[in-house]
Amino acid sequence: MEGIVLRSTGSWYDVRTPQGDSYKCRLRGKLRLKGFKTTNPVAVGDRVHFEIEDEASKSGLIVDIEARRNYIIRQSVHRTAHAHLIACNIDQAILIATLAMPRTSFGFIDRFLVSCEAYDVPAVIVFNKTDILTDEGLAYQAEIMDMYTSIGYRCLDTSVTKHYHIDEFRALLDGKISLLSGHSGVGKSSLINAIKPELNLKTSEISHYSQKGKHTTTFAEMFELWENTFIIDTPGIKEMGLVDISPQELSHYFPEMRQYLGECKFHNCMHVHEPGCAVREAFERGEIADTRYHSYLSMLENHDNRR
Ligand SMILES: Nc1nc2c(ncn2[C@@H]2O[C@H](COP(=O)(O)OP(=O)(O)OP(=O)(O)O)[C@@H](O)[C@H]2O)c(=O)[nH]1
Ligand SMILES: [Mg+2]
Ligand SMILES: [Zn+2]
Repeated sequence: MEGIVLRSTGSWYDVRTPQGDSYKCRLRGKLRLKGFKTTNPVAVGDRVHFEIEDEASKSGLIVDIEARRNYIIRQSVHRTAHAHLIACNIDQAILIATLAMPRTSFGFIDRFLVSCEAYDVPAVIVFNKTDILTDEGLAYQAEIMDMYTSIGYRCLDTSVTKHYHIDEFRALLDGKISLLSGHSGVGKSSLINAIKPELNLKTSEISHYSQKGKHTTTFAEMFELWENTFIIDTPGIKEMGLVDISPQELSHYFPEMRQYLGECKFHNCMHVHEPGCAVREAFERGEIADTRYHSYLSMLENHDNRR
């Protein structure tokens, strides 16, 4: 039998067949993944082969995992040896960001985008909760969206409360497998409910005191929205750990820097304060946004601190 993993809760996996049947599967003990070390060998989105153990109780045993087209891993921020596989075989990763309640920082957005570049997964940014912004806040958000759009990232502003741009959000998902990510409380589950109320996903108000979410969603789960269209809801994340990106390759994951990379005076330029650095010059001319260049420097620095 073949199927796709919709949910993984520790030792059990919910696998759905192309015919629409669901089986609760365990993993055959011998099954090990070649190549990389993760705390979980199988994740949401994995295509697996399984044997039916008991048809009456719809239980099965996963015997093989198909090669992954791509995957998103969360590296522990503390840089332990373990990485957690969040999802596999996805068409796009959508970052749900909010300028307030809770606030998503540029650093967080940029780390997310760099990770997506490294995994070769197209990234989209959705700015939710536009209803709580002042006119000033909206103008600021429009500037940020323009900046990200100009470097090639699709952006959308939404409000679940005001049902604003929900149809556009639906169109963004059509025909794809999309992963939703972002801080706790930004409205990931609420957005999914807005386009498919029957799912009735659990949501909860953010804490008044800390202005942070309460980690309502506790494990990643994939839902079929309509034919050929799937969405993965995930638990809120605090930090986006960067996986195995060397300082030398970091600039390649900033699309707006790529065009300058061959023009630096030194071929091993890190674009910090080397003379004749084309990236730094572009930044000084205003062709690279301040926030983006600062995110770049901060990622470089964090990398050094971890050694
Ligand atoms: N004002 C406003 N509130 C919203 C909007 N979208 C969601 N919320 C509220 O934000 C709170 C958090 O929403 P959730 O959908 O639970 O957030 P989440 O991203 O799924 O959070 P975790 O599951 O903890 O990661 C809820 O009280 C929602 O009603 C919006 O567009 N505007
Ligand atoms: Mg949620
Ligand atoms: Zn340079």
